[in-house]
Amino acid sequence: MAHRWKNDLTHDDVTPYNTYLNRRQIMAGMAGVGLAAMAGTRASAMTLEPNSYEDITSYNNFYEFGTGKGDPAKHAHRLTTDGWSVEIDGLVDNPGSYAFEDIMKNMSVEERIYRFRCVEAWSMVIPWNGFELKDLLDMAGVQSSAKYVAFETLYRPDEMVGQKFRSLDWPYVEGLRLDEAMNPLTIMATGIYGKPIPNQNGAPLRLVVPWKYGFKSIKSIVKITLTDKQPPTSWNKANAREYGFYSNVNPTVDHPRWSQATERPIGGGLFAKRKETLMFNGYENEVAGLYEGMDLARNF
Ligand SMILES: Nc1nc2c(c(=O)[nH]1)N[C@H]1C(S)=C(S)[C@@H](COP(=O)(O)O)O[C@H]1N2
Ligand SMILES: [Mo]
Repeated sequence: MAHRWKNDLTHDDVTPYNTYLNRRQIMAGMAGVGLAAMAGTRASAMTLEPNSYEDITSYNNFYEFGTGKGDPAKHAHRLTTDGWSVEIDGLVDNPGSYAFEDIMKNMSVEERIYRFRCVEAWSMVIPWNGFELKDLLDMAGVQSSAKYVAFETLYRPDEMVGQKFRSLDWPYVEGLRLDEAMNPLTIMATGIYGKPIPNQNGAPLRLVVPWKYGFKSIKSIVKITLTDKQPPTSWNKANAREYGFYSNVNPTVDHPRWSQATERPIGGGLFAKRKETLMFNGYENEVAGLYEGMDLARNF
């Protein structure tokens, strides 16, 4: 399948999992002086370097397993993902139940390193493996009357222990405008660091929309519906004043309870410093055109 998308990080910025492990072992044995020297020589690359596998899989938001950042890693092992399928319906030519294995046979999976920015003002850099959502939607045959894509997470309280509480209105739902969904940056992630995506990160497949706040990236998807109406979204339903439909990363529009101008990189340890948040999370060149003429303070 043709690649419509170009990574903005060079291969030198990518740390393969094994190299990463080796380097951690080396760094753990190094004195502070060596560490500082290393940070100095690769200063720019360091800031875009992927977070550790441990950080990415232990500091999570996945309310189906609890509201604490450590809850998903603790409880998500109870989720069974075999026999997974995704129902695709609504305004499509080929509605039906798509088995996860069949989807994977038809998609070209590649690695993409994306900045990730949570609405709570923390951030990570994550090496995803995934395919473009557009390719899946093309498979389903989107009809010309479709304007939005609605997504739904699994509802299975026996395995998703957080669903026994009304922390959100289950199942978790999200939505994108069709042009956002078709953008080549928008992917369905199926892996991290070249391994199948861990349950706490949204196994077996979850959305990733890198220019939007993290909550748009809905996990463990079981249903995709093409529609002509703007779909409801979980966080907007929970608090419409604080969470809008668009949720584009925007340092100039504050959350009602905190500033969005800066972010706290996870895992920086000793060198952790707040960073300036970039418009559209740094993907402005790619996506600003989608919102031309829109007031982004009103359409937040
Ligand atoms: N189904 C579902 N998807 C979800 C969430 C959730 O609670 N349930 N949390 C969202 C939020 S708020 C964030 S920040 C990201 C976190 O993704 P990560 O844990 O892989 O970093 O997942 C998003 N997707
Ligand atoms: Mo989030």
